[in-house]
Formats: sequence, C-alpha cells, structure tokens
Amino acid sequence: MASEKVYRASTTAPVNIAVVKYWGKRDTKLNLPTNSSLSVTLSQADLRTLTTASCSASYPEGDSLLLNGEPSDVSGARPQACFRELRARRAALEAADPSLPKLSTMPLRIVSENNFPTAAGLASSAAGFAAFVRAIANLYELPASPAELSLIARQGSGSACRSLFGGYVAWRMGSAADGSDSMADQVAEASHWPEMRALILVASAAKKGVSSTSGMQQTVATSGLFQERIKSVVPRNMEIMEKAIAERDFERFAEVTMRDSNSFHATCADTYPPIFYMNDVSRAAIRAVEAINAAAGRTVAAYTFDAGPNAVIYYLEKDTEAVVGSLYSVLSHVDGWKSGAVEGLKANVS
Ligand code: 2P0
Repeated sequence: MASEKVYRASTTAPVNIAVVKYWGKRDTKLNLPTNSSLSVTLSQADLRTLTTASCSASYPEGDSLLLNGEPSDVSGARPQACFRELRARRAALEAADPSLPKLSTMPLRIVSENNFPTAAGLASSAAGFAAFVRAIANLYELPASPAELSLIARQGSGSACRSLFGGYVAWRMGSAADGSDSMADQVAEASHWPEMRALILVASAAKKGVSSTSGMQQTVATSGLFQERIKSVVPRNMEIMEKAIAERDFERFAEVTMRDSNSFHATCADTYPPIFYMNDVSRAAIRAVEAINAAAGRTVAAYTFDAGPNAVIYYLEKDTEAVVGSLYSVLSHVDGWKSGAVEGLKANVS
C-alpha cells in the first residue's frame, strides 16, 4: 500500500575541534554567537556520526530519535527548530510541485550512531546535529548548499554548523538579528595542508560538570575578562589564524591555538562562580607540550581544550615521532594515565 511506503536517506558527519573557540551567545533562541570561531574537521574514518532519517505515513504520530541505540528526547527547542526549518523547505518544494510525495507531513524517525565511544566525553553534538540536519535534507531532497544547512544545524548546536564542511572552517558570527548571516564557510580544504594531524588525549571519560550551554551563559553574564575576549582577543586570533592557515605556518597556527584555548579557559576561571574544565591530567598535557616544543627548539605541537579535560594536540605528520612518542612517555608518569584513564586517539584532517 502506497501509504506504508518508507522513505529513507543516510549520511555521515565529522567531528570538528575549534582552534579559535566559540563561547558565548548573543541570542539564545537563535543560537547566535558573541564571536566568530574557527575549527579543523577531523577524518570521518576516525570520528564520525552516521545518521539515517526516514519518514512514512504509517509511522506512529510524532518524530523520534534513537541515539546510540537509546531513545532520545526531541521535544526540546533545538531539535524542534531543525525539524521546523527542514519541513518548511520541503513543504515549499511540495507546494511548487504537487506530484512530489508529501513527506513534510509524515512523522520522522532518526537513527544516529557515533563510531567513537560516547563515554570518551568527546563533544559529539557538533557531528550529531550536522548529520541530523543533512540526513533529513537528503531525505527531503532539498537543493540546499552546505552553507544553508549550516544555518539550520547552528540552531541545533552552535558548533554543529562547522561540521558541514571539511578542512579548515570558520563560523562567521554575522550581525543580522534574525541570524541569516551567522553560518559557516570553508577557509581551506584539508588538501591545502595535508600534513596536519590531531591526537585526542582522553583525560577523563566522566561527563562534564557544567554543560557548554549553561557554562557560556554564566560567562557572558559575569566575566569582565570575557568582554575583552570578544572585543579584541578573538577578532585578532581569527585574523592571524586565517593567515597562518593560508601560509601553512604551523608555528603561528600553534601559538594562536594554544593562546585561544588559554584565553577561553581564563574566561571560564573569571566566571563567577568559576568554571573549571581542565584537570590535573590536562595541565600535565600542557606541560608535556611545552617540554616537547622546548626540546625540539621550535613549536612542533599545539594543545587545545574544549569544555572538558580532554586535550587535542595538533602537529604535523613529519613530527609524529617527536610529538606522539614524547607525549606518551611524559604522560606515562601521570597518575590518570597510569590508571588507564588516559587514552590516545589519532586523527587526520579531512
Ligand atoms: C567550540 N565549544 O568552538 C567551543 C569550544 C566548547 C568550547 O562549541 O549551546 O555544544 O549547543 O551552541 O556548540 C560547545 O558548544 O554549544 C562548543 P551550544 P556547543 O567548539
């Protein structure tokens, strides 16, 4: 029976790790940031979300999401915003061409899985919402560009807008009140700088204490240092970072990456009450990177930390031995590492 037909589409989306961090919203409803940010997209062979979206008139009423095998709530404002935006675009296609099946009126079923352990505490919302949006866009056969999809994914989770592109990606904060110019663009393809590598050091599998969404709200409301960060620190870091990437200047790339991570965590410490995302293992990783760079006599490694204790270390392929080998031997003396709580995960950029 035609009404029982199931329409289906699948996609994958990668994880991205920011080198100039997003932290702060100027509009919580539309998920508009207080500053632009820039990230590196990691290889999907290493880290990715695989999502299948399907719809059918025969499905029970209501949209649903199965995340890593567990039913997940989609009644929140963010998934609802994504459903609404995507349905509206599909409905416009159906209105223009009445021969199209009325997918926009059918319940959606989304099934999503990560190929990396969720317990690893890695930010998965970026890959998650990017895959979520693109899977439905594919199902609806929307003629949407990655930039347009990034506008929608941004409403699911800010950092997700950067996972619609590969390589080196900027999220331009924009200035429009309706968010129509707050979207991602590709600064450079992965092939522009194919030697770039990332090593993820999982310092704790524990779930973070303060979510990004509430942490950034507290920072915006209480930190004086944050005002300085968004006014002058980030605009300068964006400019130097884009130039460093264009010129494949690793030393500059590394310095801005480390400085921006430090600046972000300083605003967290300046939040009242303060927010601490890094732990002793994180700080040991910073010291280890400093020692490796000092021993090499040049900057061969850069650390960065998100809203949790895990370190991501960027380095160039030719320095793998100096960076990865030394990091493991330094960190083997750290308690968290010895107890097996620290794990390394290598990734290419793609
Ligand atoms: C980033 N983070 O640029 C920064 C660095 C964490 C620290 O984007 O509220 O999960 O969903 O828009 O995207 C984490 O924030 O926050 C994040 P929402 P999101 O990657």
